[in-house]
Amino acid sequence: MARRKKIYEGKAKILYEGPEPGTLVQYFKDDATAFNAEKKATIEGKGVLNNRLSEFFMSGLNAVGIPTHFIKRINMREQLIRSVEIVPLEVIVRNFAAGSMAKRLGMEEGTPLPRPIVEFSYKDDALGDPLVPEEYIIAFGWASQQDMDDIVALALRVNDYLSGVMYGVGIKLVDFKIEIGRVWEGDFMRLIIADEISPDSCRLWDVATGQKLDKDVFRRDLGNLADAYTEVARRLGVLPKNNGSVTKPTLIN
Ligand code: AIR
Ligand code: ASP
Repeated sequence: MARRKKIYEGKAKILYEGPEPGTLVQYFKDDATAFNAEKKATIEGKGVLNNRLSEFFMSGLNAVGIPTHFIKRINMREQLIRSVEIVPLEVIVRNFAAGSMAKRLGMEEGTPLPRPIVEFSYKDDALGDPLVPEEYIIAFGWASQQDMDDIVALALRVNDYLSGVMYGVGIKLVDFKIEIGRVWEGDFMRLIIADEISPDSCRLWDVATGQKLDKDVFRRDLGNLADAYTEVARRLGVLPKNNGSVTKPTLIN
């Protein structure tokens, strides 16, 4: 039964009309997809975990002065966010070679990079989100040169924040993807972090063992995805510490 107007449905989330103008409700589904939705599954509890984890990261970013779309969590699966105009890019930051970069360049996964590398994919499922150079982005008008300078600066600040937070709980931030949204404040346009930050959008490896605690567990059939995300949440204090034998997420307030 529809409770309110659905604005958009993606692979892992649904956006509904928010209670006030300029807001939306973001609902986290249990669906997991990989390889441009060629591989699909429903993973019980994933939406609840990602709602909590995205809240944790986004509210932390807000608190240190890096603006995000996050306003507040509403319930287990929903959060109130600012409505933005999404820049049609996936902004990827890499600290260690992995995934598509390791494959493209024949690098061993885990090789440290000389500095964090920021790259961009054009958000288009039909094309499989192709990697694009900044020159395409500017020439095709997806973002201006000034926007791109701001986006790179934002992405690197997010990288510093997330790397530190994750390292503090024994997890290496290998790489991640963010999306950027435009909001208008009077005549001024601002770029803020949008979409989600969760183990669906990061590569997270245990510092001591190298164990993968992110969506690669699903992509590469390495075990139980909800267990991996629960471990990340537990370490960050988003879930109680003594839920070792409980497989479903237990919420604390
Ligand atoms: N990512 C990219 N598109 C969707 C997602 N979730 C994330 C991956 C990984 C990083 O971007 O989860 O953390 C780089 O992905 P890849 O496949 O280019 O190596
Ligand atoms: N989320 C994308 C998909 O559904 C890409 C990925 O994470 O592998 O295919």
